[in-house]
Amino acid sequence: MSRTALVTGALGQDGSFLCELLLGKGYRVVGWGVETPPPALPWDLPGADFAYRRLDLRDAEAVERGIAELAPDEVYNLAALSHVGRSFERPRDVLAVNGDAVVVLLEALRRHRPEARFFGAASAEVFGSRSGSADELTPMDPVSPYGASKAYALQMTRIYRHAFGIHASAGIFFNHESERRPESFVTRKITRAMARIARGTQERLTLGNVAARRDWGYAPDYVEAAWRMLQADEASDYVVATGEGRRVADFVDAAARAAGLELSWEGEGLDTVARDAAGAGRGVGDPKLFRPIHVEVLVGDAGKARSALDWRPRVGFDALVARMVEHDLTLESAG
Ligand code: GDR
Repeated sequence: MSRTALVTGALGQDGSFLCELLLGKGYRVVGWGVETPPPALPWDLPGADFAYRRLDLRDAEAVERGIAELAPDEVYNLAALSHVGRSFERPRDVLAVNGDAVVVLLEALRRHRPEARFFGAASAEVFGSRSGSADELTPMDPVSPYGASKAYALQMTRIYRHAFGIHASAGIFFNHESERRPESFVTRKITRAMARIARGTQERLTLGNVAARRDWGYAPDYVEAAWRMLQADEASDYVVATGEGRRVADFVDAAARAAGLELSWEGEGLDTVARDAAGAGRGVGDPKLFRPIHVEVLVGDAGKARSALDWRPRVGFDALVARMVEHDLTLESAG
């Protein structure tokens, strides 16, 4: 009998990669989400057993009924309002979806399906700014409504594990990107812009804090870590990260090079400009893109995932940037 997995946020970047991974392993997969599904799903797996249902996790009754009816073996909660900057504008919605809805799901499992295994996507944002790299024992100190909502969900996941014996794990995911990232996140915004600038269809890229340092990995590697967590005998929390920190400006430089451009930087903060070889300003600061509180550095230590789950990131920084730029150059050429 094939196992049944429930994936919330199934049509998002991580949800879609995870559905693909699970379908490839022969699971029956049910995806929940709030989007209207596109006519063609991103995977092409003949005979894959996938069903999608529109369901808002804030509807506690629907979640409870859904869990009782489906009786999943594994539940992966990837649904979230995931934009850190925007979370300052709608903190209550962010707490409802990223925090309270996690408790709704855990409570539904406790009542109707306590033998199911649960994965919750936590975030590096639970830590706030760190000077060194963060691991599972690093104290939480979030500085955005998004980070606070993820800290609450992470702690509730631990409480359901210890108080009720649910096999509930959390992946403390550092930034993870791909060709499926929307342009509201800085990496995809940069790779699409560099592809357009290289093809002459965009003049310049506007940016917020380019000095921020992040630990960028490839999203399919991260959902594989989630799957490994649910195959382990014991539930736990794991940092999932590459361990390498790069500045947003480094990402811009790498993407520019991959698109055949060479940039040089002048100024600082809002006055930062990245110029091409002809002196044209291709990257410029925009005050609207700066956040009320900044997390300057986030780098993770995934030693525990390496030793306990035998997990390693397969795609490093340069390969990630090259892959995204190549994809976006192809999109531009296709018009
Ligand atoms: P982040 O990702 O907030 O780290 O959260 P994002 O790509 O939005 O920002 C990364 C860094 O780039 C700076 N920045 C900009 N960001 C955006 N979005 N747009 C810009 O124009 C821009 N210019 C500079 C930001 O200030 C920030 O420092 C991501 C999300 O996927 C979360 O859901 C996830 O939990 C964390 O990563 C780990």
